[in-house]
Amino acid sequence: MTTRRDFFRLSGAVAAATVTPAALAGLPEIVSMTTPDTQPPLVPPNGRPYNPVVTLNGWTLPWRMKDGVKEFHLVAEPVVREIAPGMKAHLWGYNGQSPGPTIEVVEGDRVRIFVTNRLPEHTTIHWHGQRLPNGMDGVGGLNQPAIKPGKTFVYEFVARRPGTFMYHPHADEMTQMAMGMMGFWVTHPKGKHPLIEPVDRDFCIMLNAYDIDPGSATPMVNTMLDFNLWTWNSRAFPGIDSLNVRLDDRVRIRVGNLTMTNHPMHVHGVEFEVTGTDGGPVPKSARWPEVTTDVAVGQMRQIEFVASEEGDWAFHCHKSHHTMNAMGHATPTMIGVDHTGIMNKINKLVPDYMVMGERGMADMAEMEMPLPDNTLPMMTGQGPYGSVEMGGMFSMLKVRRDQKRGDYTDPGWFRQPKDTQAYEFTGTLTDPVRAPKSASPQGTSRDVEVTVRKPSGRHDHEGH
Ligand SMILES: [Cu+2]
Repeated sequence: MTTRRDFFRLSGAVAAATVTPAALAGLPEIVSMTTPDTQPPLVPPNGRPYNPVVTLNGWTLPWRMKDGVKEFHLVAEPVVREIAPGMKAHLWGYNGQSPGPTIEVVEGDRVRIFVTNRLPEHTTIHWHGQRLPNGMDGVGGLNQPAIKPGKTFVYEFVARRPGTFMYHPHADEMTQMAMGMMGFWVTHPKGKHPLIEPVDRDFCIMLNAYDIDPGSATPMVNTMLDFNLWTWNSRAFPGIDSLNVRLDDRVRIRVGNLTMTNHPMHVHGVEFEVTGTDGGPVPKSARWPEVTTDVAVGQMRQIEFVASEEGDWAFHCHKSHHTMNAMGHATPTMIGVDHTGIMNKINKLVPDYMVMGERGMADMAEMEMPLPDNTLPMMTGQGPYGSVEMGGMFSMLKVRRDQKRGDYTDPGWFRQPKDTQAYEFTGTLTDPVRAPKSASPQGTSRDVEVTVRKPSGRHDHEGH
């Protein structure tokens, strides 16, 4: 793993390894990330100070200061991204990863971004949400000619307003975004801002989605709705790092959505407020408490709360299909269907066949079914008490009293204090009290016979 400090030291070597010095002489060196591990915050080495963000399973792009201008170098290129341990995807991204590195600047900074195209087709970059000159907006054909393969374009503007932004291509957009080309941009306020509070922890999560058939590695770019991998920063649970904070930290989470559908983001254990959108900070009079906020396509939402309860709190998209990994959507619901004997008959024809879903799908999380190469179990993730039965857009907010200031490392599982955890009731269960039978208005009572298959295997025949 490359640490942030190594990174600065090594970046010259990395650049030399990836590009001939002569070709890009005079440009900021190309820094490339080789790991999907969450990198520590990049404390600004120059320019106005700010509290840097942490991009989950991502990183912030270093810059060079040249005559008072912050210069960045983005390289659009094919990348191999580990979606979670056990699965790698062949994506397109920037500087070695998808999503691309987060760009962090300060309100009022003059910014120059060199964009080198190493894709097999042309591209551009659109700076989603920014105030900038029209010619810097990055819509291919409309504001500029597209950047041909092998060419480098320069974008330059002043980061005029503070907030959370995104960047993505505006050229063959359907393909390039389905392949993973996107990134975060954060403009920090210069000095005190009446609507932007300082926070202790500041996280960035880009919502993205892929359609990658089990056993393959390249997304199907024509898919519009039926994606099978729902990811944060191109990672699926259990590949998504937890958000590790100290008790009573003020926490900000910036969420951008570049998928094809909306995602209701839900945090357990605390109430939050939406303090900003792509349009800027929300006036205080327009904020209200929430535990779930919907992030629509192309939107950004910035949520904030004080982490005042210790524990491991689930944080996820509330669409239950989005906390699953690749699965067959056409599977019929088999809950309550008697499979007795069927298994053996089918196994004679299909040895690996598995009867699924008679009692619900929870068994799927624990089953040891052989998977095709390069895919993920649909519900997985071992917690301290068994399988978490999640996938996709799921992680945890880990709040700890002894987490050190600025320490983003995973503290491990929370040990609930004695007598504060749900427990099994071992007394006797009494029969339910039922309403007495009464005659129907017509004076006759029509009984309907149904058979209810209960998990115990008992068949209850009951008249109603
Ligand atoms: Cu979702």
